[in-house]
Amino acid sequence: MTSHTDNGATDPKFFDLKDLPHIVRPLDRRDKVETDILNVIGNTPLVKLERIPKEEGVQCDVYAKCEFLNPGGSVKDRIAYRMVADAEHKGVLVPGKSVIIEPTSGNTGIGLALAAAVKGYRCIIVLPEKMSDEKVNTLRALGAEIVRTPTEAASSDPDSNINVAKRLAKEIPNAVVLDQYNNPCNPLAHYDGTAEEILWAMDDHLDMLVIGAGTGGTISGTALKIKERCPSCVVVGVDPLGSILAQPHDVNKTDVTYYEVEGIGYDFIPATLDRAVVDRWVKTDDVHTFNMSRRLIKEEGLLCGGSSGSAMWAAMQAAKSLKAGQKCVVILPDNIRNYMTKFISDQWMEARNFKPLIKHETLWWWDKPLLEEMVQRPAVTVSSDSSPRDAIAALRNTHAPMLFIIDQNKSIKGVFTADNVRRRVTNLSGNTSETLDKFTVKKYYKVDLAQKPTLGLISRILDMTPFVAVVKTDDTPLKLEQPVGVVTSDDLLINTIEVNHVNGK
Ligand code: P1T
Repeated sequence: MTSHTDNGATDPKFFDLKDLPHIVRPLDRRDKVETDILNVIGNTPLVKLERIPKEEGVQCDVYAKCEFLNPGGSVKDRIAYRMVADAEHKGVLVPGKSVIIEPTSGNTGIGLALAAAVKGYRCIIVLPEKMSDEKVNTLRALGAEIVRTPTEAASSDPDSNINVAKRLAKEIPNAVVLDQYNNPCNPLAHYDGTAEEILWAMDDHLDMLVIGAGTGGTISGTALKIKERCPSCVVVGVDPLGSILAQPHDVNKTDVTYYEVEGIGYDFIPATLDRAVVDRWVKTDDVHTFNMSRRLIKEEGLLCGGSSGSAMWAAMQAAKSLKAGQKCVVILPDNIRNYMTKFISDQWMEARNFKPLIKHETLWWWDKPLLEEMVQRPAVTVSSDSSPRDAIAALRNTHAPMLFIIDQNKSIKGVFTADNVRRRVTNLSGNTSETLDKFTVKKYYKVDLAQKPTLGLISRILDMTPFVAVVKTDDTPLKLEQPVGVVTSDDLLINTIEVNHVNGK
C-alpha cells in the first residue's frame, strides 16, 4: 500500500492493519471498580459543542472527542498501553528486567511512564527541549528518567531525540525502544479503539473527521476504520506551518521552521502515517491555534492543550462546507496541565504577539516605547568560536546578566547565561570543555527596537524571566539582528518610577 505523491517520491509503506491481531474493548464499559489505572484508558466522552461552531458560522453539529480525559492526559495513553501489551505478549518486554526507552514529544512518554509505573519497568524518555516543563515534571513524578535533546536538531541529526534514543538503547542493557514512529500498534490502537468509540457514538454515521498529525497514528488508524464503515466521511488532516507532513514529499526541499505547538508536525514522514486516508489537509499557525485552545477552555469548558486548538481551528475552516444536520468529529488530543506556564499564561501569549498586550490605564508609562537610550546595560558580546570558559569569565568580569553570542557578521546566534550553563552541567551532564554551541540558548525572551516594543510589554515579559534581551533588526535585505543590550526589572523601575518621582507625579 505504498502511496506516491505529486513529485513521484514514495512515502514509507503503511501497515495492513486488518491483518493484525485486534483487541476491541467493550464500549460504554462502566465497571464499578477498575483493576488498575491502565484499564481506564480509552472510552473517552464525545461532547457536542454549542458555542464556538455557532460563532464561527458553522451549520453542522460538531463533536469533540475528549482524549485529554485519558488518565495520563492524552490520546497517546492508548498507543503506549497497546505497544507495551503487544511487546509483553511477544516476550520482547519482560517486567522487572526490560528498560523502556522512547523518543517522544512527551505525551507518548507520559503514557509509557504510566504503564511502566503500574507494571514495574525502568523508563527513559528522550524529548526535545521545546517540550514543556510540565510534561517533564509529570514524567519525573511517574518515575521516568529524562534525556532532553536540542529542539533544532533535525530528525536525521545524531543529536535528535530519535537518534539519541537509538544510541541509548545500544548502550543500556535490556533496553527496548517500542518506537511509535514504526510500530503498527500505534495506528492499531486507534483502529480498534478510538474509531470504534466514535462509530458507536455516531451510530456509524459521520460526515467529517478532523485530526492533527504527529506520528500520524491517530489519523491513520481512526480514519481507516471509519472509512471502512462510513466511506463518505471526509478526513481532514491538520499540520502546522513549518512541518512537511501535508506537503508532497520531496526530500530535497523542506520548509521546516519553528512553531510553538507541541505534538503535531514533523520534518519527515513517519511509517505510521498513511497519507492516502487523508482527503484534505489544513495548515495551522500558532496564533489561531492557541487562541482557539483558549476559547475551547473558556467557552466550552474543555480543559485541553495546544494541538486541540489547531484541530478545532482547522475543523472550523473545513466544516463550513457541511450543512445543518451533518456531523463533524474533532479530536482534542491532550490536556491543559501540559501548558500551565505556556499558552495558558497571558504573559507567554503576549510576549509572542499571539494576543494583544493587556491594558493598564493607571500606569502612565505602560504604552510608551522602549527607547535605545533607556537601555542602560549595553550588550556584552562573545564570538561563537569562543570557549564556554571564556564566556563564563566574560560574564564574571562584566557583571552582565547575559552575553550575546555573535558570528563574524556580528549577527546574533543566541545568548549565553550562567543559569543555562548550570542547568546543562547539573541536569544534562554537560561539561564546560564542550563547544560554546552546546551552551547557546536559541529561544530566549527578546524585544526588537525596530518593532517599537512598549514598556508594558517589557514588564509582562519580566513577569516570566529576570531579563529581556534588546535587539535591533537592520534595514539590509538580510534583516540581520544586532545586539543592543539587556533590560531588567530595576532598569524598568529607573525609567518609570524614578522619572515619575522627578516629575513630581
Ligand atoms: O502522533 P499522532 O497520533 O499523530 O498524534 C499527534 C499529537 C497531537 N497532539 C498532541 C498533543 C500530541 O502529543 C500528539 C503526538 N504526540 C507524540 C508523538 C508524542 O510523542 O507524544
